[in-house]
Amino acid sequence: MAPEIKYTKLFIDNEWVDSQSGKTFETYNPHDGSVIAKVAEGDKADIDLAVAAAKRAFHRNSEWRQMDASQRGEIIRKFGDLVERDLKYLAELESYNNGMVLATANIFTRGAVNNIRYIASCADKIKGDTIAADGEVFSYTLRQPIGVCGLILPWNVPILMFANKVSTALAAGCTVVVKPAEQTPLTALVLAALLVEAGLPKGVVNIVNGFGPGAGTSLTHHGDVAKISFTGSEEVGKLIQQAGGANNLKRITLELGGKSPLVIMDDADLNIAVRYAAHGVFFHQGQICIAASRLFVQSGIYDKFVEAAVKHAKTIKVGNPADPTTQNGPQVDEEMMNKVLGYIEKGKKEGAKLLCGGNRIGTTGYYIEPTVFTDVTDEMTIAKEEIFGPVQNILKFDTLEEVIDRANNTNFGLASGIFTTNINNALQFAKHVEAGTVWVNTYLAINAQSPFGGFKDSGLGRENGMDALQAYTEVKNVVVSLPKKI
Ligand code: TXE
Repeated sequence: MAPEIKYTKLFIDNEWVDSQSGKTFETYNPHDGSVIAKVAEGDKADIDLAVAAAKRAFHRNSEWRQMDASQRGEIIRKFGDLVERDLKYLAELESYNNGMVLATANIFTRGAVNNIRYIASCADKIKGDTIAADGEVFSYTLRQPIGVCGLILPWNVPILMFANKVSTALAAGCTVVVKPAEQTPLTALVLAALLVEAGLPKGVVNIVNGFGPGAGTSLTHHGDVAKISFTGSEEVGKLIQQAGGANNLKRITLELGGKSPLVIMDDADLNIAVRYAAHGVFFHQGQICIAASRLFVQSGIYDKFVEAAVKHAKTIKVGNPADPTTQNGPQVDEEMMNKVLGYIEKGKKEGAKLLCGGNRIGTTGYYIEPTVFTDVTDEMTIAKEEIFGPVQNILKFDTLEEVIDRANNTNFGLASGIFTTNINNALQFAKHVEAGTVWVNTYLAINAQSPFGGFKDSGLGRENGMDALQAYTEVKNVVVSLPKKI
């Protein structure tokens, strides 16, 4: 049975409201392309109202600003408890609107609970320094919330992104306007209702669904917005950085795409490496920024590895995400499906060897067969651009020195991994690969406590961990004149 749709309006100042224009847009089920609901479509006028509400909630005398940091942490913790209470419903709704299989939706929603709980415990750990300054002064720093933050979400992991960005901003004491992705507008609204239930004062979190040009650009250009945190494409990330300097100088956190190298050395455990490599690129139909989309396999085990990888890919069960036995669901929409199919065509044309998959499945819904290409070379488009689909690209290499250079020969720098039983190989790779995360003998191992983000064009700043929290604060130095040095 389809999950109930409880909320479709905008959420501003703790009220459910229609958009100023009265416009709505349809949201779909990627399994069959059917319309799930009509959702209020926000634009500049709605963003202006939401930012004004967030600004009021950030006033120094507001309930939110007067609240103890520990109490903020308590509200965030309660929010986490409510997400856990409603985990089943949230995961079903996420799966219904995004197409991710139920097991994946459960993993991401459970991850959201963990992240919310971790960050809740950090709210009263934010602190400044006392400084051994020259002269007869007492010099100390305050770490203060930045102000109103615009949080722009992607469609691939909507609940987790909402949880990370919103709870971190709140732990720091900021107020926010959230713009969910137009493909997946529904779960953010349910989370807003849970924040109210957790006791969040009005205006602290506002949600304006809508499109990038319109709601998104109004938020990134707004002069009362102090920071933007964005997860999405590299192309839009660059636009956001420009917009961030247009009216005021916004603080910017960007979490963008990747073309992450996963290196399998001759001495690795073959079976384990095959399983992780497949999980790294096929999980969630390849729609994750850290997908292991360049798989470098050393020449000594290349043939054996390829054989096992193809065998493994053929076992992946693709089907209706609501069926608990399926491992892969559809791509999020027709546009993304066509983008992936286009890359598969390019791979074939440019000479990569297609060993399995390569086709759309059926004619309804946006399903693609798990696909494996071998004999992929560094210049091929499929080795250079982010595909964001279930496409495993296998490249051959001979030495560690060579593969480090090739792994770094990209503008991206999000994640990376190496499978080896030689600690020296692992440490050399970890030191020299240009990526925000390095996994050794594992892959996709993300946790709430560790920083996550990209080198180079994969982003700016970090999410998760204390680094993320600092990015929602400003440092203020206070210098007090003293009659005598202390
Ligand atoms: O991203 P967009 P799309 C990558 C992946 C994917 C590609 C395109 O390769 O195939 O991006 O996906 C909002 N000002 N990732 O088109 O357009 C938009 O409404 C302000 C990687 O979905 O970047 C949505 O809320 N906002 C990724 C959000 O930006 C704008 C996750 C993301 O949309 C805007 C998703 C504008 N001018 C896609 N234009 C990851 N890093 O995990 C759009 N938006």
